Amino acid sequence: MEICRYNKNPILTKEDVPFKVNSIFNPGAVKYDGKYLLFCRVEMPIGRSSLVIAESEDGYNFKVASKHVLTPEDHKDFYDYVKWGIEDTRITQIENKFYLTYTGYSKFQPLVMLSETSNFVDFKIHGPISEPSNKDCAIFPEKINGYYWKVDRPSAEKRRDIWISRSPDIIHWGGHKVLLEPEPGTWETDRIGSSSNPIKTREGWLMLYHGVRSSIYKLGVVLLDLEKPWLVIGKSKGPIISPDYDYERIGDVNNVIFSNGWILEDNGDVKIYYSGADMNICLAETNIQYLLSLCK
Ligand code: BMA
Repeated sequence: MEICRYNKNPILTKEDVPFKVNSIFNPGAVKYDGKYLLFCRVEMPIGRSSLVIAESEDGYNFKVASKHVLTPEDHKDFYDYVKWGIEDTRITQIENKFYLTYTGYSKFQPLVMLSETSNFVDFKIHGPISEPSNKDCAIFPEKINGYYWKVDRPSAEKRRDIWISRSPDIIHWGGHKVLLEPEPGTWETDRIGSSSNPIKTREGWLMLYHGVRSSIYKLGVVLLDLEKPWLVIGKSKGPIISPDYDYERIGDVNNVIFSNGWILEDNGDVKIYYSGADMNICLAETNIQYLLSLCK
């Protein structure tokens, strides 16, 4: 198996949303209670984003809820930091809790927000876990060496690399280190950012990331050491998916493949949910073995 796009892509477009939106895209993904949940970003006609859940029994056919699950207005104590929108959720399960990291956007520029839930109905909003500018944050699904770990992408002063940090309680973070820098002169030369929460494999932590050159977004994959997650032990030689089809090439932002959610099935298959041209939601399928082989 290589990486196969689902033949009915895109699986969701704005026509599938029961209320008026400009676009639906960049979903976090999780399996909960036997169902597939996508935490989708919907850009409202005014140009600010909120989050809505799409639910599926099979991972292919999704139904979008009739109202938002989280909006900027729900963030009462933190509204100043999310006034212009909440975007691009990554979802990590640690024991029986789900942690959501997403971008809060405001006049202060993007920063990383953290919320938690155990039922996808009630949310405890912890607030910012970074200063601006920072985005693309994903939390590892278990403690390593007694700490929680996250990756993110600071972008102040035109920073363009992925960083890793650790926390004793998932709220307070320190020990920041550079994890990965863009390879100069290649498809990712302008900027990289984490695309998914890392998945544990016997060979290391596997993580999708996006790379950008000339505003063209593509995905790559990277392998991190299990015990020392700040060490990169493997990386794909080039992009693993690039914008090739019209639904990835033409949209609000042309030539974008962006992902912030994937699901590992019990048999090792992986469903990568991604968006084309900041407009829709698509699916590509692969498996862990193939992704690991790309990192060797
Ligand atoms: C990134 C984020 C994503 C978006 C991508 C491509 O910086 O803002 O939300 O999908 O750019 O436009």
